[in-house]
Amino acid sequence: MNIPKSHPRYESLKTRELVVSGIKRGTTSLHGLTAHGRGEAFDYLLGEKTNDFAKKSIEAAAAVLLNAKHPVISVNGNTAALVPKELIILSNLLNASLEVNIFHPSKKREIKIKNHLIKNGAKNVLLPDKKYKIKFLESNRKYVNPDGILKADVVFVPLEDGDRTEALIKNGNKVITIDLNPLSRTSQKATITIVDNIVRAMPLLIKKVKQFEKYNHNELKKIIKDYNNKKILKIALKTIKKL
Ligand code: PTJ
Repeated sequence: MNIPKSHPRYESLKTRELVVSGIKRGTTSLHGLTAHGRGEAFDYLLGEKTNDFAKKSIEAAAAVLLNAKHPVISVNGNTAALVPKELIILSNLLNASLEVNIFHPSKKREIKIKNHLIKNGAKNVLLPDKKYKIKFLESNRKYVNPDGILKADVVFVPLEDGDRTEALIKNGNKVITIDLNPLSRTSQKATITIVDNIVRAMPLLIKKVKQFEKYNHNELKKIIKDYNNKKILKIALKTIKKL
């Protein structure tokens, strides 16, 4: 659909169109539409902008990712549709693997997501392997790649559905998420929650990683130490309530 640039809701409609294209391509699940709608509602309540509290989370996320020994970027049907290029840029900057991990099981869709990322410039994309799984999880998300999430110390799981973050934490991982809903299970359980729209947050995260690349270990450690996720979530909720 051709959306006129003059439309007052241009950015929002363009983003929605990306999810629809993902469904037509076969990379995004139909459930992705509901997930996106929920995100849109929270985005309205947050003023459709990157708030200061989200900027703080982005800084902490960049520091944790740069400090990681084996960071992995988990990709699902919605993130592949919304920010494929940004996911690839981040993976190159951090030397982090991209690993497809979806909630609604479909081998066909996993392969389509991988191909979509390759088409967008990714060199290597890992797929889950049914021989390997993480503990404390029943859903399809438990299957992982032995060279990716299985040996990761930090896992980036934007737009997650909530059953995995807790399991990853119990497995000893640090978890970074992007989620417009500060009340979601993932937001509440993650090590770092970026409460912002993924289409706005990803370019800012890339920028911060580039900036912090020059920082030494102690400087990164200080940023991480000074960060408090619970406090950030409280501020996000207060911002919504104030409207
Ligand atoms: O491809 P699959 O099978 O792995 O499925 C992916 C979805 C996203 C459908 C699946 O993980 C799911 O059902 O997720 P939920 O439970 O709807 O949670 C997704 C979270 O992402 C919700 O809390 C939404 O508010 C949030 N969200 C949706 N769109 C955005 C967003 N957060 C940031 N930016 C968005 N654009």
